[in-house]
Amino acid sequence: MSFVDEAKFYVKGGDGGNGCVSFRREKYVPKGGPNGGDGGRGGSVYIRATKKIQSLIDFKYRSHFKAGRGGHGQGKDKHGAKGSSLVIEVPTGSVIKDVDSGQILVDLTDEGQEYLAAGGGKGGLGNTHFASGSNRTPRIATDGRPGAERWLKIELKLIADIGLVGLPNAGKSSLLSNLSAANPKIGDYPFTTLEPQLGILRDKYSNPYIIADIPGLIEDAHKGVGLGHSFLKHIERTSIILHVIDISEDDHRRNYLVLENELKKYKDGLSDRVKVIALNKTDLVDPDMVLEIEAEYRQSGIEAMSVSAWSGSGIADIRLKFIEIMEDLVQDTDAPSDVQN
Ligand SMILES: Nc1nc2c(ncn2[C@@H]2O[C@H](COP(=O)(O)OP(=O)(O)OP(=O)(O)O)[C@@H](O)[C@H]2O)c(=O)[nH]1
Ligand SMILES: [Mg+2]
Repeated sequence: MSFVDEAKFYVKGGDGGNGCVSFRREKYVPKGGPNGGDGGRGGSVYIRATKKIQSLIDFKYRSHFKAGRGGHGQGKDKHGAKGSSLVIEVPTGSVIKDVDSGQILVDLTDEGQEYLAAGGGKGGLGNTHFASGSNRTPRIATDGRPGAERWLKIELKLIADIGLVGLPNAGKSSLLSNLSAANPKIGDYPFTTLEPQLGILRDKYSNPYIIADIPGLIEDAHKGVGLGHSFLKHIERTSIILHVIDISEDDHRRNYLVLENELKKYKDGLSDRVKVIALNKTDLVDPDMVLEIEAEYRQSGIEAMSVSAWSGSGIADIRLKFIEIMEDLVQDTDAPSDVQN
């Protein structure tokens, strides 16, 4: 499932430097000609797409971006220095809009793609440009032009990283509310969740991972039973699937198989995604039994973690597990491009 993260920011190109009025001073030459240099052009602000950045979090800390102004011209035909340009790196996939008109200015789909967000102002002309036959000592120079400025809006479509699936009442929404700041509806009846819900889990660097909670699935959901299985499209592209099981239910082992079968029926690939099983509601089960159940799953090579969305036990471990998996995945996707470079 995707949702849009957005931020507003201000860009300003550097002002151009002013042209200079100056005359040559030479011994024995009473009236030297003009030698005022031109002002330098202001620097520009560019926006560049990069895969190194995945979120708009940087815009929380900085919303004003100004390029350097051009230097003023000086005597002896010295031109002002160019202002330094500025490049704002944003995640590939960002869309830049003009705040006032709402119009899309650019869709930064490609790695390294650049957009001129605010051009620098032209430098002013020094007085050498104004000399003529009738005016050999021009006292005119022009000022630099101001750099362009505007407010922009950046939007980034995010795809959920972690998808929660399970039978109705398993505790998916309860887990979402524990793992993120989201506040989904929780109820002791099936099909409390009718629409996908999103939450953001943050690691210690504030990197966001998006969790999607979807309505419960029941046996034969693929045939349209219950709410059907079309909600699975929202988690089709997540990196991790968290399968939530209520282990206080007598037939939790069967429930596990029922749900896995529904995942497979939706799409073969879904059942072999990185999967973590949350054995939920441990507070309702004898602790020795919890260990036994956990061991059973692990023996079959399944990553099973005991939690209680009610008491909060095991939540910290599950959060760490997600972050560990996500970091590994990011490193894996980074590796090939490092080799190419
Ligand atoms: N005792 C106990 N109750 C829990 C736990 N987790 C969830 N519950 C309860 O189980 C019920 C269902 O929780 P939800 O989070 O709404 O379950 P869900 O999987 O989102 O359900 P649907 O949206 O209907 O698919 C609620 O009454 C919760 O309070 C737990 O760890 N322990
Ligand atoms: Mg729910």
